[in-house]
Amino acid sequence: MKKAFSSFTEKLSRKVETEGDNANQLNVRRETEERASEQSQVPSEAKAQDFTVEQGETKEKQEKSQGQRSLEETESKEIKPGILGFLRYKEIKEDDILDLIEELRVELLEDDVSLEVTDKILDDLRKELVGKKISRKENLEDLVKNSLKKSLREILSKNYSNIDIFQISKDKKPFVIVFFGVNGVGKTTTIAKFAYLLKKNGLSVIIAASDTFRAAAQEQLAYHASKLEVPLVRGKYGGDPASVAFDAIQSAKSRNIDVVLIDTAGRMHTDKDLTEELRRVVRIAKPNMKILVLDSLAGNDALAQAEYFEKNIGYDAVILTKVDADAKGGVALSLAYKLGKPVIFVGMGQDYDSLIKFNPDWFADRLVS
Ligand SMILES: Nc1nc2c(ncn2[C@@H]2O[C@H](COP(=O)(O)OP(=O)(O)O)[C@@H](O)[C@H]2O)c(=O)[nH]1
Ligand SMILES: [Mg+2]
Repeated sequence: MKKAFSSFTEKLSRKVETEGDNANQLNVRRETEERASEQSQVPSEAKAQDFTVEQGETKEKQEKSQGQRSLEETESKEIKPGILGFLRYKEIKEDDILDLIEELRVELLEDDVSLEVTDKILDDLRKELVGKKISRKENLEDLVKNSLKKSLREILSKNYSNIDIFQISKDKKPFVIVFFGVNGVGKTTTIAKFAYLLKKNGLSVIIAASDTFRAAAQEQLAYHASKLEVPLVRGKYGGDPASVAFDAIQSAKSRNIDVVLIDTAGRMHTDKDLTEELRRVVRIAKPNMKILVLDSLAGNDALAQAEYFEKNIGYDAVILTKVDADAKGGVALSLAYKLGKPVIFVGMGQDYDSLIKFNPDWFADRLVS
C-alpha cells in the first residue's frame, strides 16, 4: 500500500511542478499585460516616476520611456517575479487529481482494501487536496501523507477498543478465552505468544489443546507449553475437544490458575460438523472472551471468515496475524472499519514477543511511511 501512496504523491508532484511552472508563466504574462495597460492610461510623467522607483532606470531611459514604450519592451524589462512579488504556487484543482485518484483506487483495491474503505480514503484525500495551494514538492508530500494518515487513523479507530486484557483477566478467576479461526491462520502460535504475554504480566496460565482434529496440533502445543513452562491439558486424537476444555478449566480452578487459553481446530464454513463442535466447546467452556484469529495474508477472504464466525459463533475481538509478512495492509483497514469488533492484537512474526497490542496511530503510520 505504501507503494501506491508514494507513487500517487510522486505523480502529483510532477504534475504540479510542470503545471505550476506554466501557471506561473501565465501569471507573469497576465500581470505584465495588466501593468502595460495601466501605464498606457496614466500620464507619461507619472509613468516615468514609477519606473524610477521600481526599476532604478537611468534618466536617459526614463525619457525614452515617455510615451514610447512598446508592449514588447515592457514585457522584456518587467518580467522580474521577485521584484513584482508574484507568488510561486499552484492551486490544486479537482481536474488535476481525478485521474491520479482513479489510479490510486485500482491500486488500493489490489492491496485488499475493501470498496467502502477505498471510497472513504479517496474522498478524504480529494477534500483535503482540492483548493490547496502548493508551493514546493515537500509541501505536497507532507500534505498527502498527513491527509492519508488522518484518514487511515479514523478508519482504524472506528471499532478500536483500548481494553487492557491483562487487567480484565484479573477480574474473574479463572478467566477463560477460546481462540478460533480457519486452518493455518496462526491460532496455536498466537496462543503460545499470548501465554508468554500473560506470564510477563504476572498472570498464571493453563492451555487446553482442544484441537483434537489434527494429530500434529497436540505436539505443536506441547512444544510451546514446555518452552514457556506453562501447563497443558492434552486431548486424544479424534477425542472430544469440549471435554479437554472442561478438564483445563477444572484444573485451573483446583490449581488457582488465572487464565485458561483454549486452542481449537481450524474450521471452514463447509465444515458443518466442526462448526457444531465449536459451538459445543463454547457452550461447555462458557468463555469470558471469544477471540477470532484472522490472517492478514488471506485478503478479502478474512472479511468473509469474520462474517461467517460472527453469524455462527459470535466473538468479542480479533487478533490479526502475519502482519509482518503482509506488504499490502488492506485487510486490517477493512476489518477495523467493517467488523464492528475491535482488533486487539497483531502478530508481527514467529517469536513469542511478536504479539503487539493493536494501535490505530501506529498502524496508520506504518501503512503510509
Ligand atoms: N510471519 C508470521 N507467521 C506467523 C504469524 N503467526 C503465525 N504464523 C505462522 O503461521 C503458520 C500457521 O500457524 P499455526 O499457529 O499453526 O496456525 P493454526 O492452524 O491456526 O493453529 C505457522 O508457520 C506460524 O509460524 C505471524 O504473526 N507472522
Ligand atoms: Mg493450530
